[in-house]
Amino acid sequence: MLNVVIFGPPGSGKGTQSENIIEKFNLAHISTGDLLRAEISGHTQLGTIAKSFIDKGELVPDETIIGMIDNKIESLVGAKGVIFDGFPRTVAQAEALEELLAEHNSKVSVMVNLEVPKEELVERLLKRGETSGRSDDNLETIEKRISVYESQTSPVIDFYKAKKVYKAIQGVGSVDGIFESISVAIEGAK
Ligand code: B4P
Repeated sequence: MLNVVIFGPPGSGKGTQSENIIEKFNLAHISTGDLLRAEISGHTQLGTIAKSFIDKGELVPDETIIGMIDNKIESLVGAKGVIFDGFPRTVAQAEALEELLAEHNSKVSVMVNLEVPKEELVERLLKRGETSGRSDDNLETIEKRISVYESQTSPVIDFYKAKKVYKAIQGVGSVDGIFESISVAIEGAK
């Protein structure tokens, strides 16, 4: 399986680039942000828990996320590969993903890190907030999400560097130009 982790701070373009990657490489898509938002709009118990964290700009607890991913991976057995979008966001989640994939004799093929400066992230997310209707796209929550990224999520970079599957990509510029760099990184992992 070709398993791609698309990684980066909030607003770095993970969701945007995932759409292109899925189309070109014919991969299944797991976006924890999308899964959580679906739970919220379905008013499920998981959604109620998730909303309380997302609205504050905090990460949803690892056990909730890992359980959700476990169910989803089971449903994708037989896929050509998977793009993991917005997951893992902690080292504990990265370790859990290794174990879940190992159960299917598989592993992460490449981790693509979209590097974008903080000022650009804030600008993009404020702009998205004008139309997204997302409760977490406001200045206070955006600042909190970026600081949570720096303290809890960025250590995941070293985890994948140690596994020798890490690729840094400049995430500023045209969506198409960034996608070309990502494609080269994914081709190299095939
Ligand atoms: P996510 O839904 O994963 O979203 P994100 O980090 O906000 O955005 P992304 O990087 O996908 O940006 P996008 O392409 O949309 O997470 C939301 C929340 O859910 C988290 O804060 C957390 O609370 C929770 N959560 C999710 N996963 C979790 C996990 N594993 N563990 C715990 N909690 C979890 O791009 C942003 C904007 O930039 C868009 O408007 C886009 O059009 C624009 N853009 C993209 N590329 C651009 C470019 N090259 N130039 C200019 N603008 C660009």
